[in-house]
Amino acid sequence: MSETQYNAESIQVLEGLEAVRKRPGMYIGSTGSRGLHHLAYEIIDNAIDEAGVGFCDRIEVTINPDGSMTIVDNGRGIPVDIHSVKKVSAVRLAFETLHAGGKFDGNTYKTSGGLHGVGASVVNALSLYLTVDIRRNGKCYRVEYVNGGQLKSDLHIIGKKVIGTGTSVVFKPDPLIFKETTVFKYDTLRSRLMELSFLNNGLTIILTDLRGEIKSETFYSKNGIIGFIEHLNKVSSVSPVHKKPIYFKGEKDDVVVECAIMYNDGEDESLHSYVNNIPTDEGGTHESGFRTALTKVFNLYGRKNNLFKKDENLIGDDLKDGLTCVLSLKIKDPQFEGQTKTRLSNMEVEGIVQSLTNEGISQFFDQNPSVAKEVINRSLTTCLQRLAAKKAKELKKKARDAEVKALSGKLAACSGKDKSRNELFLVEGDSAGGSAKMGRDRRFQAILPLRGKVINTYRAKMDKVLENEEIRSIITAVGSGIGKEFDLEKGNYARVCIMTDADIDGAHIRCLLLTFFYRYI
Ligand code: TSJ
Repeated sequence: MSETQYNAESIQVLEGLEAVRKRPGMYIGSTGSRGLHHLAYEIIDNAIDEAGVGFCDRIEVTINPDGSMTIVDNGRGIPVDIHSVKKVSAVRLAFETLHAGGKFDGNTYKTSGGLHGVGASVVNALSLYLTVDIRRNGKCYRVEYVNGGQLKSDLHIIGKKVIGTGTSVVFKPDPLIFKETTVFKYDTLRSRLMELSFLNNGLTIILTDLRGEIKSETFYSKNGIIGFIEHLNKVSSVSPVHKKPIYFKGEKDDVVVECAIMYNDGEDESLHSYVNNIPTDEGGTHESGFRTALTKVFNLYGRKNNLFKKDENLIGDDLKDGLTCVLSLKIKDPQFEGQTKTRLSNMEVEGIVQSLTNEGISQFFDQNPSVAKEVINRSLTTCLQRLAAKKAKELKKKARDAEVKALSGKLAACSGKDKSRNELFLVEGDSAGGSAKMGRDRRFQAILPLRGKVINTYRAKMDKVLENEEIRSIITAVGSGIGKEFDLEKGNYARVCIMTDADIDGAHIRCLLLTFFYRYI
């Protein structure tokens, strides 16, 4: 290999990584704290992928005293053989070449989406230093970079007669890029690593912080996402309505679906969906397929096993109350859309998830009829509450309609719609009411004749007052509501005029009306 060839190639590589340093936001979203943590996730994702294909069951993440990070796995070790065309080792290609999917908005490489999967080279480009150690073939290899991916030492052997295999990466984010902060947050890493341990059954992840007082935690879930559900249960204030979580796992057309469900007595829904370990906060086709199937199975099973009292039909909303669910998908070519690129848009996924959920839950219900009964009863309670609320609303509307209709027989409304001008005349007796109707200006004067005496509202209880038909007519006609619900804006008139006969009875009625307005309006 001639010296010139080698240099030409390394210049080309540097040009590629230079693009990342020029526009880091394009590759990692931001250069703030979020972007900083993306570097860690990017490296960790590679180890998770090795675990995903079954070659690794342990990942160590360590924040070092100098603020750098070390990530170690016990996988096969990144291949070190020389690429036949490029004449450079596979590990160097991984850390020096921008992947096609390295663009923030471009198509994704490997099974990731959003900002993930931009490649280890992006981390290299944005690091003050980065060292890769590979244990493989009984040897330990090392390659080192400084100042955003400049080769410090090419791949060389640093150990022989080495036991075991694995990859280790140390990197320190470049403060020239991350001007805001280069400090990794323990709690941010902790929650993501815990999540990853739940999503990857049998994988042990150890997080250690060597800055200041040493902290270390091990995350491991023997039951995968069932452990996730149990964890969510533990940190919540509500009680589960069944002991055993609903669980199923299935595969169809290269789509793997895993799901765990638990119902509690609370009203909130907490659905956590993931595609290739990436949270899909905005939902998508997998969530809609899941919901459709869940509703269908609940109705089908409930009806077949006589769990419904009448012919109730559960709708999607009935199944949301008290639902805790983790839905995890592994798919080949995920497409993400939405404001934060966290909505799955692969159309084919909807039907696949629907049919796998259908099968999975039906089978679970057949094998666990007591759980089926408990969760369907839970949703049935929500359904009956919904129906009762709907009925109450209908009754209320019906009563209001009847009132307005009854009033329309008595009230001579005005034709003008200008509320600031309209006047309502409360007139004593039908005959005086008739005269008033003839004498009025119908454009803005409305007449409500009152029959007999209204109730004395000075001391009467509210329910008694509201039983009085004349009072109800006045309330409906005025339209502003009464008591606490009084709202001047809702009133239909600018003025209410009391027009009674000039005798003792008239004075009494006038007094009763004024008392009512004083007390209620
Ligand atoms: F550990 C780590 F997180 F720092 C890290 C691990 C970082 C990076 C960038 C990569 C890895 C990594 C890669 N762990 N394991 C692997 N595995 C491979 O790259 C690998 C190993 C063997 C074979 C093979 O076909 O024999 C293929 C691949 C891709």
